[in-house]
Amino acid sequence: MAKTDKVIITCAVTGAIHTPSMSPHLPVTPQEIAEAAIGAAEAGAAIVHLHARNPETGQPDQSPEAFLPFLQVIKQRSDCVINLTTGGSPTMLAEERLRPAATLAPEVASLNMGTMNFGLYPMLERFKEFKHDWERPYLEGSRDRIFRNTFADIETILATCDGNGTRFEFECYDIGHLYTLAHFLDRGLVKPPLFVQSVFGILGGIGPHPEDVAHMKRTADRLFGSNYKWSVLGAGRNQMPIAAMSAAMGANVRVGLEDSLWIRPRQLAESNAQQVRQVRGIIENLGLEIATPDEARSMLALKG
Ligand code: KMH
Ligand code: ZN
Repeated sequence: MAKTDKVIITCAVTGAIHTPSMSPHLPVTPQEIAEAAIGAAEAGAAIVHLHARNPETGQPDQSPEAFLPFLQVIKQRSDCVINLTTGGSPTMLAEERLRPAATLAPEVASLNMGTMNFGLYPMLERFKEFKHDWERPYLEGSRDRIFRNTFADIETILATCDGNGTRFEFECYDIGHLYTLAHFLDRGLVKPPLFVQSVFGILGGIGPHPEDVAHMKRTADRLFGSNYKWSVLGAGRNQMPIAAMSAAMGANVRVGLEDSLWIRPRQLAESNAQQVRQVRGIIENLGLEIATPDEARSMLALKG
């Protein structure tokens, strides 16, 4: 049997889905984001996927200046791979979203592979009290909001960031997004090995059923063969079950408070590192090894 690749853990430390009132543990300030990322790396994450927020309100902030203070600290204290979002938040357009990656030239940037509905409003069922004025309308507004990622948007982000040697975490929320990625591969606009991040359980995307996970893998195997590295994330309560089943199928995994606030049913995670430790335990108990940052660099052909 062929030797299995080590497993890359990505930790997405704050994102733009959850809002500060949902958890006291969601990193918001540059100091909190830096500490969370460094803690996640120390716990075993090879890659940290980063968004920035306004330190007072916690609102997503996609200005490059908002990223600089925590990037400096993380780079001083960790050799983890830095992955900057170009997704920003679903309220932002591509020109605004690409600025941090375009100007700061990270090793990896996320790239969302299709326009979609992105339903945050079901969180209003669980979370009722909000400290900041922006939170409720942000969640409520997702009933009638489009997360825009047209072919032209994708090409713009590719052209702008690719010139810096940045490679991509291709966010695929549905089967069609794999076909869009295959289209860009056919045109030579993206290069293998593709780092495909399959996202399960977002309202508007593919669900979290094991059949969905199997179908995503089968389709990616058929379209990309050995030209891709598969990574998986499950949203909310699906996080650890999806990670466990996918790691057993050979996937790399992504955890972090961007994707889920929870460590187990009805219990908030106290930190990103806690989720990394939990998924690392799952991976190691399957008899697999986690990748170091340098091993991830080599597996994904990053510029280093
Ligand atoms: N929020 C995740 C489901 C991005 O930042 O580009 C996907 C994500 C998007 O991380
Ligand atoms: Zn993100």
